[in-house]
Amino acid sequence: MNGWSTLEGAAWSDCSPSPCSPPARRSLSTRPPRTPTTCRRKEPGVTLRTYDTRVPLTRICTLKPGQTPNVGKLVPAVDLRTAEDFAFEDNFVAHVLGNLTVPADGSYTFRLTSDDGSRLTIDGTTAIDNDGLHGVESADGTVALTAGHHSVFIEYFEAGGGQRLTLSWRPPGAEDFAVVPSSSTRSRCRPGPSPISARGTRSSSGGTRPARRTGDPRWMSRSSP
Ligand SMILES: [Ca+2]
Ligand SMILES: [Ca+2]
Repeated sequence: MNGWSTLEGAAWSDCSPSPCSPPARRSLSTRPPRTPTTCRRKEPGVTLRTYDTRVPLTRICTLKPGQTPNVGKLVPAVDLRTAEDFAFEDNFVAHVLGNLTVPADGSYTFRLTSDDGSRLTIDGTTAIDNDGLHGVESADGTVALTAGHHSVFIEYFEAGGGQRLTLSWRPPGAEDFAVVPSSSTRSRCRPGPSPISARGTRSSSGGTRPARRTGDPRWMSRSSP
């Protein structure tokens, strides 16, 4: 497997119930973290980084800069459905980083399916906002892309119950959505500490607002993939 992992680390959010929850340190292995040597070059696929925040989030929050992910690995595509896929069951944050290569100029429609909340950013601009505490929901966004490489960043959080994060697209001329294949992506991982601080500038206020469990349309699926 081309993936790599770091099994120790700490992560906490600035939108936890308390002003600053204690860091959730993991000791999943007695061995030192493995050096992600495969990330010295870009690999097909994307980088998944999971942060064990251990707080009941109800929306995407901003991690404190410089946090090392509890687990980092290369995945062939963003189609993650089990606790094993993410390495944690509940109450965690995950980030996906990669580069997307498109063959031609055109309008590309993306579909971000998640349980719970997620947000897709392409070239630094939000393309899909599917945030919030909810079951499996899909949200679409169309982006005009030029031929070549584009940065992709997905923020995701899982509170409880099922977990799901899938990125699909419908390129120009395609009739239906399909999971973005590894042949169209390249990882942006690199050795050493997480470069998460580069992405830690979004607003995070009110990250634990109460979620309405009755009559709240966010709890209702917009589609059933
Ligand atoms: Ca779960
Ligand atoms: Ca969930």
